[in-house]
Amino acid sequence: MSLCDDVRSAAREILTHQEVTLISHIDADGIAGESILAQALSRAGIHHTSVFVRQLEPMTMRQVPEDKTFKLFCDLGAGQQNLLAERGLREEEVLIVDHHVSQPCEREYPQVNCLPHGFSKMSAAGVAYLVAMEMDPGNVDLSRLAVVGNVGDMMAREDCGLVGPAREIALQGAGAGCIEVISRDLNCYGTSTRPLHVCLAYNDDPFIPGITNNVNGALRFLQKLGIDLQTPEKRWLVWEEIPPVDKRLVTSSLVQQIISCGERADRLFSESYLFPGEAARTPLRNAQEFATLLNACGRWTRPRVGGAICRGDRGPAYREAEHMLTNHRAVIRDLLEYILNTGVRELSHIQFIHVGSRYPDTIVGIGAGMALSRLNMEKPILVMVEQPEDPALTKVSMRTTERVVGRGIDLQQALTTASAEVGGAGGGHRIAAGAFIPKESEEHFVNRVNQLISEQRCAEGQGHR
Ligand SMILES: [Mn+2]
Repeated sequence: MSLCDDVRSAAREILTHQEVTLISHIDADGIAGESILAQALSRAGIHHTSVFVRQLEPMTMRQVPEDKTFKLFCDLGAGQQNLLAERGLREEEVLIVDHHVSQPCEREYPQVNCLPHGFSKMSAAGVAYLVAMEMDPGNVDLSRLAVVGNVGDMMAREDCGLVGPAREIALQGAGAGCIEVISRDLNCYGTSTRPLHVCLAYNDDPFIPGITNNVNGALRFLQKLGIDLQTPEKRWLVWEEIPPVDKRLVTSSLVQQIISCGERADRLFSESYLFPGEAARTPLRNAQEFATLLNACGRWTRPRVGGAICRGDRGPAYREAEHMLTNHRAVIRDLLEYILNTGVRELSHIQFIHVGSRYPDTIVGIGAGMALSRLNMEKPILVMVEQPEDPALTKVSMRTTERVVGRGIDLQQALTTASAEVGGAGGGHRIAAGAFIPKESEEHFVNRVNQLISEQRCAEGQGHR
């Protein structure tokens, strides 16, 4: 059975039900995926309600109603099929729309999952979109949300753009006029909302000496090019507003700056995904910033606000999300300062810090990533935080750079191995990973991760000999 076959039978199955409960994850991908499926259901005249969970575990399973409704899991479920079996759910009342690794289970729940078909760079929102399109080709407008989910789950990060079926979705949206796909755009976050010099200074992939983490340096660099950086009313221009000829001047000068520092300039460019129907200079204009807005809603446990925005609310829900985004950024900035002021402890191959219970565990990964570009970027950073619901558990977030990943470092492998050894669990990507571990094993764990990273470095060194 191909992914197409699975998508077809999933759509057929969904359309036979009158009452559906959607269970989804509270991150950008989960919120986007839920909105895709919910809108496809509404348009098909199928009644539905939604439940959002941070993760599917015995405690949150209680939020899944024990009733006759068909249970549609999105962005979760594949790895927690035992929980569904424990609940006594039958195969015929469940469908899993996911992109995570499946867990073996005595019951085989029907699922549509891109991962076993070899598509590792597509998220749950992408899969949800394929199902929605199979239900009704009129759902092509939902391609925007699929792209937001994919980008939110960092599917475009490694290759500087989406690939495979996730990219097909973006192109399909472009064909329908709801997405603008820009190849070789500036690989920078905030191209729709941040003044260009701020946008450049906040970017650390690639790291540009004199510009990264240096707002004044970035401004001087741009001023020397002699292009207009402000409107006649003295409002700073964002990248999206810069005329093409000036854009080319900026990128070619950045390439020179990077090359003159002996670095490679290939990561300066990436494909970007814009939504021309949205208001200018808002985070709704591009997939990356839209995803951050949804993540902010999820991280402050208001996923439904994000869901309302995905369904088109540009009034109260959008204003509430903007507040959350502002708050989200303020707390992340505070965390960044805390890490830098407190200082990290360095081991031979990693650096780490414990932030106690000062910050919500949902943002420490982002803070870690931002702190890294101001620290020794050669050593992956590991941040530990207390779990509010369970003080016996510590949440671990780890981040590194594309450069270090290119040398064979795999944070997911290190955290998965080390956490399993102490009875915890981990997962993620090579560049960014997380884990839960028992509090009492923190010290041992950190040393073990250091050792695993050092082994990865050695293995890679041998590979080059
Ligand atoms: Mn996901």
